[in-house]
Amino acid sequence: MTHQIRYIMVGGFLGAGKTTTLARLARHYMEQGKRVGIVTNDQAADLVDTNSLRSQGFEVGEVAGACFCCNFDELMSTMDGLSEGERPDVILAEPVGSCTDLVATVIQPIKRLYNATFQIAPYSVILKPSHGGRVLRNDSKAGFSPKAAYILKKQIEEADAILINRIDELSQEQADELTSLINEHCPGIPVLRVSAKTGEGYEALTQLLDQDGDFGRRVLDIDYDTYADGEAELGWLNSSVHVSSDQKFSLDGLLLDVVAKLQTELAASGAETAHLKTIGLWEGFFGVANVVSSTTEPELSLPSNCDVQEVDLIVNARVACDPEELEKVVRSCVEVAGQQIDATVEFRQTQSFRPGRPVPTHRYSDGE
Ligand SMILES: Nc1nc2c(ncn2[C@@H]2O[C@H](COP(=O)(O)OP(=O)(O)OP(=O)(O)O)[C@@H](O)[C@H]2O)c(=O)[nH]1
Ligand SMILES: [Mg+2]
Repeated sequence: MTHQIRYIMVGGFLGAGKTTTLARLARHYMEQGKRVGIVTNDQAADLVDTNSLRSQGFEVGEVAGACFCCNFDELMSTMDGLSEGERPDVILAEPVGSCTDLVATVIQPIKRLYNATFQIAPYSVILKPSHGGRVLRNDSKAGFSPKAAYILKKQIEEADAILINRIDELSQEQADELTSLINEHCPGIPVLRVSAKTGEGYEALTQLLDQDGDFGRRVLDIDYDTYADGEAELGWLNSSVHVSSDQKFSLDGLLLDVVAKLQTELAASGAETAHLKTIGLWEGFFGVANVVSSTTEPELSLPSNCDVQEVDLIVNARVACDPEELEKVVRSCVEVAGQQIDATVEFRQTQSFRPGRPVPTHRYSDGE
């Protein structure tokens, strides 16, 4: 029998740190001499995450157009495509950050229908300290409605392990408080403290992920009406934009300026940001900037350190607002950022919408 592929899925809310985590895990397994494939997922094609991970040198397949659960067959064929050369030893999968019920709709179907091919690693879900803390405290100023907050809660309830990410930024007291909020909400689920940025806590995380056992068994009791309404509240936008100028400009400066302007404009209109990200790509150079809440500092997560005269930008936004409004704000912020560096801004493609109701291909409600 050919060897089984280890399927490692890392879930968590929008902007929690899934892509950063998967890149770090991919490097870890590659250093061990393993072949690694990554699968990204979102509601439309040409994703920031796919481009970012490919630019970092990883082998990436993209499931676009619907989430893993609603597009299960494409998840399987994308994983098969990754196996075309030599079969990967490990597949790292990143589901959409506004998705939940992944145990019943993704892990259980893989276990039941593709048992010979895949071995399921513990399903870990990242808690995003900013929104996660506010939601678990039932803070009335959580930034999202109770229905969107419901998704975040359900995500951690189905985990085999919960990862408190960004501990590089948290005090001991803050991390302790998050741990007790998680313990109260999901008693019995192991909690790890990690930083995808610095690698702190990764020895424990990789030990956990390497465990053998029957994982992905916490099938949720979930109300799909609430889930669908919550997901639809989080407007979705993806724009491809070409920026060109007669003079060189700092690519990193532009990327940061775009997300900072968006954050300010959206916060002024009372729309909570779940994640704003932009990647700039030009002649093999790339840089990524992000903002993960209305009050978090804009960050250059992957600097390009280069000056360019032209760049292809992809701007992706998940914000609790009307997608048409979101599109107006994105257009005006990118245009103003372009004007400030005397550049011409050409919007090539924009998609913005409210995600539709999730209709999973399979759903096994009874665990095993
Ligand atoms: N300080 C700090 N920042 C982090 C850490 N992990 C991720 N980030 C930052 O958080 C932002 C979002 O990270 P991503 O990995 O893109 O998050 P994601 O969960 O994949 O986001 P979506 O795919 O949009 O849902 C980026 O700016 C990262 O650099 C961490 O451990 N510490
Ligand atoms: Mg991501």
